[in-house]
Amino acid sequence: MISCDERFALPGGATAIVAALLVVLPAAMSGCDKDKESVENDPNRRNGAPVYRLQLQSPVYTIDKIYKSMQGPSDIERMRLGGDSEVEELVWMTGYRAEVTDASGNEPRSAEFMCHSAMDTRDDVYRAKFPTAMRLRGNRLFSVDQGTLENVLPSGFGVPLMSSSDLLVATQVLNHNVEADPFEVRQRVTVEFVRDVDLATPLKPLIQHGIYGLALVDGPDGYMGVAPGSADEKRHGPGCSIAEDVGHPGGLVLDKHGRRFSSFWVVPPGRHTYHTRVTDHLGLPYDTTVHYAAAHLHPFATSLELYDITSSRSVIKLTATASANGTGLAEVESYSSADGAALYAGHEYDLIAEYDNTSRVAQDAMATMLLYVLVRDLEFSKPDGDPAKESIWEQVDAGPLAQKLN
Ligand SMILES: [Cu+2]
Repeated sequence: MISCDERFALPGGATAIVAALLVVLPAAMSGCDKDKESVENDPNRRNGAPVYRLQLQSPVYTIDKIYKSMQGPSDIERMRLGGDSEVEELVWMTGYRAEVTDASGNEPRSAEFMCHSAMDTRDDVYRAKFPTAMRLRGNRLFSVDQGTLENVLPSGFGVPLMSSSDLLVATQVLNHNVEADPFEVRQRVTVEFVRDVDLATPLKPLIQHGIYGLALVDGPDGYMGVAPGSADEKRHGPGCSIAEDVGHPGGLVLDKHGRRFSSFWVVPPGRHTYHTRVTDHLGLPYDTTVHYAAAHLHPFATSLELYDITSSRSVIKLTATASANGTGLAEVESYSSADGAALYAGHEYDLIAEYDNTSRVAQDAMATMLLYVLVRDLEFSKPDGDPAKESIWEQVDAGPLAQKLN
């Protein structure tokens, strides 16, 4: 979904924003006499700081027929971690998850109806607050889907954010299998973060710097960004294979040499491997490390791999498992590591998606890898004032805060 959404511009005004319920759940304090290991494993603490959780519910969606990936009911809600508060506070986002529920929001429903849930902010506004040469990709902070219902960053790491930042949460549902009377579902989205003021030492900053797979629709060869005739397979990898575009608006990508690529393409029956040279898209300003990665894939995908062509080395390979019943993905691996996997600014990279279409008809494909890379050049000043005295969230210790967003 991310590549379709890469071209999804944040609206300048609040258009199509549906009222949503925002609930602040204060995390329980852990006892100070706990041993170190249990404190590190406590989901309510991060590096010694209490974890705060904000929940948002999508509108209620009616499923009345089969909806393939990216075709079901969807909406976008606007939110701020700090709500209407004028106080700007530095927080570190550490996790994001989404669940499918019934219309009441209380009873869980099958994850097979999950298409995706994604949280975006404006890259240019973000950069003004957190200047770095490493760009936030596609305005995207987090994204989960049917096979990956949560993004949880490794301990010690976080995505810095100002509590006043405008955030957009896009949710979409689908239905590959169930032909029944119309029924209702919705999504419950949870964002986890810690307050900088609660941390004895700051977290290490990560930024979402993802990449996506492409198939060549037409053009001289499949090497995105390389002048026709000058590609060298040894250096640039195999290049993109030819495939038909699904026809989703915004799914087409052009390069400066007149090639047309699709980020949402048709997979005929059988096994297929799709290579994409992602060196330019990755556009690393310096050597760094990846500490968390997740894949967005469609049904019949079997794996997604980031491969370092220059050093003939697999950087990260995530495997997808098909649902036992019907069409869908039961699980897609994610990668999480405090040590991280190395990325080099001068190297060439290939993104390799494998699909095994075991159905008898053509299916659709996407192949996006979210990459959370270490920001090594971040310099920013913390907001003025004393957030410890003017906390936005402490007021909710007595109970959940319900707040209407417009
Ligand atoms: Cu998709």
